Amino acid sequence: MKTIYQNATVATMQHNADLLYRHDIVIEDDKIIAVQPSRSRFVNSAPDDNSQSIDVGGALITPGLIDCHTHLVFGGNRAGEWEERLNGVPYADIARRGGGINTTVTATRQQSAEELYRLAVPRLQALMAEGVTTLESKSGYGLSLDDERKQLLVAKRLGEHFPVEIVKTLLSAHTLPPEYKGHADDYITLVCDSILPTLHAEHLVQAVDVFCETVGFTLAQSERVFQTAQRLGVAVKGHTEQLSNMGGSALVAKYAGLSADHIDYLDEAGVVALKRGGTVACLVPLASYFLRETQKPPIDLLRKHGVPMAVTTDFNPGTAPMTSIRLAMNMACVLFGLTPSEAWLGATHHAAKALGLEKTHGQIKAGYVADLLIWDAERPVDIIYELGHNPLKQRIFRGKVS
Ligand code: DI6
Ligand code: FE
Repeated sequence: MKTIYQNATVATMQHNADLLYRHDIVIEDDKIIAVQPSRSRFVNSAPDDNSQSIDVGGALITPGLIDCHTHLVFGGNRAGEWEERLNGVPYADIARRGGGINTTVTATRQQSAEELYRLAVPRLQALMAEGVTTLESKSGYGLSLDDERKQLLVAKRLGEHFPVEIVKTLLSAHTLPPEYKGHADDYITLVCDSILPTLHAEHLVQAVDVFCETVGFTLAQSERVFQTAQRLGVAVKGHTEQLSNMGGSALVAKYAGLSADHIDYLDEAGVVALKRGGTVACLVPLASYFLRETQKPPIDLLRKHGVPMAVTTDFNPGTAPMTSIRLAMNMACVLFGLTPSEAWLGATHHAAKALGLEKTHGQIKAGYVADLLIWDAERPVDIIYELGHNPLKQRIFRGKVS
């Protein structure tokens, strides 16, 4: 079945957010097969029995948005702790009583897969309503074989039930679970010998992530996880240089990692390492905002060295409880100084690269998946400039309106 969206203004996102006016996008089944000037004499434009043509009247069409870093599946929430902090309770007090990230670990362990699914649905629907067609969902709040599996199975089920592609990433090295207190190396052994190989064999792991940080895991511990991933043929990613400059991004790049995320404290040597590793710099403006972080990622250096920049929500209950990729794109511009064109590439083409999907996702191009958004807007910048209402007219996932 062929569908031709005629007379569109197309933001292909191949190199920038420039527009092609009066173009047709030809879709066959779930793929784009051509992008061509309207009424061109090339093949595919003549309607036949097995094709339908839809004149979109000049409407703007972009690729589906890609949110390349989320912690979508977790139990409970941390609104109460946020309120306490704003009422003046020091974070150290909250952490001392086992709060913070471990609050979410406890809640995630206690809740059934059914309950975790129920909690994740409205978050997913919010992202989809803004035009997200692919997203990553990390584990990292289970921290045991069974609880990490539970999180990833929920992500898998969400991807099977909704018109969206969900990439599953294992983030078992997120924080130390309470039962391993004082025994971080032993926990990493559990990750490398049991959790990662087992869940990989169960086809639940498309990438592996680590929180390489003073409050997370050391470089040596992170590298043990990456070595195991490499042996299994699993791509790596990192939460790196979020709070300090430890060299985690360069470690990710050493393993030709997909992305180094956060990178607020990254220096020029780290930027050069990313370039060499072909690793995407993934920017997380919502976490910077929510934490009132004043250290900014080195945008000028990333530009200077030609490192592709992705933009993500990092949706999570502790540092970025916001399911809005448009807000993240807006804040990447306002807080970090990205151009709107860079923000758009960051949530399409470069986000696809951060998931290892750049040959099939994130652009409007022959051979790519037919994940398209039709907007009530003239230019991509309009969509991230004015927030609060939703200018998305139609969401097309794998060639089907959804
Ligand atoms: N970096 C963060 O800021 C979050 N995880 C991470 O690796 C925190 C997640 C949380 O607080 O639940
Ligand atoms: Fe994160």
